[in-house]
Amino acid sequence: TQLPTLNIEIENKTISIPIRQRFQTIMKEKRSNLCLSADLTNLDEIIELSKLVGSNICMLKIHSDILTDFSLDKIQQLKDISRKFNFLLLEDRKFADIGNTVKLQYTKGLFRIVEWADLVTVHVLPGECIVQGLEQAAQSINEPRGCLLIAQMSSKGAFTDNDDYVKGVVECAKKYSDFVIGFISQSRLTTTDKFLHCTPGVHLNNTGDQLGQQYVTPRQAIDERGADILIVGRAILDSINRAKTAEEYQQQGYQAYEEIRKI
Ligand code: S5P
Repeated sequence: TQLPTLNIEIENKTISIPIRQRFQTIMKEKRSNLCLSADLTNLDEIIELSKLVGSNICMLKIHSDILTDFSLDKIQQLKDISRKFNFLLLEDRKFADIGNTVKLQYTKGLFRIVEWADLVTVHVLPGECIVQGLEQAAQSINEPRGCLLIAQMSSKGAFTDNDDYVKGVVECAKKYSDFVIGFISQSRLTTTDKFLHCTPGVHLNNTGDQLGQQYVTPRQAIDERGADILIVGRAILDSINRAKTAEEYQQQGYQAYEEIRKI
């Protein structure tokens, strides 16, 4: 099945860009492999923050279910900003149910995620039916949609630390590679550049938090953990100057990415 693509008008000619290609173009054009994890509970604040750091990031990740002021109007504003500053919106929903249920969770309820999130995160615990359900639901929307499979987690003692499980996730990605554009991972899982490896647990000053999070530096994430994209939350959010810190992570991250991946 062919997924819908984003139609962009350029000099009166309409071209279609699949989401994987769009992501790679954004990274190159903006010289950024930084995804800001905007784990704030107020969408108005996220909207303001996204304007402040919009030019430094290739993706903004949110958890819509922690927002106290979610509305479809406000999320549309965030979507407009993402188009203006040219970054993708990732809803870190971590879907983990049977195909039929995730289809409903993706399209219905308060959040109607499929209408605004370019990408979503997905656990493959239920088997490949979860990806089938989401991919089917995405076809109701006339814009490109994709997902990142959670292959490995950054938290201490994660049960994803199991070779057979990770192999299964990679097989699933290969089978549904129109819709699956990459992984949430802690190591390089494939030799091809087809799948983007997105790595959380990145901080320059801390090694962890009180609840099992484990951090490495941007360079370590790319060199030792095989990251293409760095997912950075509190290192930026808790800093005194968020804009300046985001710029630092962008610069350090992209420099290491160019050197190590030789792009
Ligand atoms: O393995 C994971 C997967 C994810 S998506 N470990 C993670 O930390 N995350 C998410 O990345 C987590 O839900 C949070 O939103 C972000 C990391 O935030 P930080 O403040 O620790 O950088």
